[in-house]
Amino acid sequence: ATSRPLLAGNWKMNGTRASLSEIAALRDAVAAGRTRGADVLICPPFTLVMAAADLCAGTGLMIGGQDCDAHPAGASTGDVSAEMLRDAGAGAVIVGHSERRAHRGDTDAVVRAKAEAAGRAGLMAILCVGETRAEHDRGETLRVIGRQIDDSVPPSASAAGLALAYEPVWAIGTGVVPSADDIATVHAFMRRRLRSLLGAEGGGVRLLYGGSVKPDNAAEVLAVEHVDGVLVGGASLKEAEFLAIAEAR
Ligand code: G2H
Repeated sequence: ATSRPLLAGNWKMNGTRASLSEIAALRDAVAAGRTRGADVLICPPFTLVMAAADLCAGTGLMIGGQDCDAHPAGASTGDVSAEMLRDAGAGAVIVGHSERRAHRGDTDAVVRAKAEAAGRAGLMAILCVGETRAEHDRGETLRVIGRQIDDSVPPSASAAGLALAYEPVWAIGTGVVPSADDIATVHAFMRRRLRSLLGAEGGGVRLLYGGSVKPDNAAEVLAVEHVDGVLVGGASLKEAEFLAIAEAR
C-alpha cells in the first residue's frame, strides 16, 4: 500500500435526509485532518447525492453514486447517467457491485460500458470484482477475477480514473473476511493483470478490499500488501464507525 489510500463508503439502499448529518460530521472530521491524508468518498443513494455534494463542495470529502447508466441521457426510466451524477456534484461512481451483477443483470460487458461512461463524464469508477462462495470453494477465485478484469475494465482506463475493488461475494455483509494472505494473493494477481491490460497506468490503479470491513479488522486489512484502500458497506453508515476505520491505518 504505497499510493494515497482511498477509503470509500457504500451506503447501498440506506439513508434518508436525516443521514446528511453523518456526512456533515465526516466532512468536518476530514477537514480536521482525522483521516490523515487519505482520499475519502461516501456513496449515498441517488436521492441524497446532490444534497450531500452541496454539503461537501470544496472540502476533502468526495461524494459518489452507487451505479450509473452507460448512456448520457435518453428513454431509460428509472436510470441515472454518469453525466447526471457529475452534474449533481459527484466525483466518483461504483460500477459492477456484486449486488448489481447478481440481481440487476450487470454482465462484464455492461460493467465495462458503465465504467467507460464514468470516464467520459469525468468520474472515477470504483469497479468491483469478486467470486462467489461456490467459485471460491472450487478453487476458481483467480480465474473468475481474471475474467472479470479482462472483460469489464475499459482498456482506456487511467490510474486516476479507476479503482478496482476486490469484494468476495461470500464476505459481503457476512462478517467473514478472507485471511490477509488470501487478500494479498488476489491483490497481487489483480495488479499483474491490470499491468498487462493497461501498461504503466495499471500500476497506479488503486486496489481496494471490500466485504465486512469494520473498525476491528481495518488495520489488518489496510496493512496487506497491494491493498490501497477499502470499500465499506454497513460500517460506513455511521460517521463514528467509518472514522474509526479511517483512523485504524
Ligand atoms: C461489500 C461492502 C461494501 P459490507 O458489498 O461494498 O459491504 O461492508 O457491508 O460487507
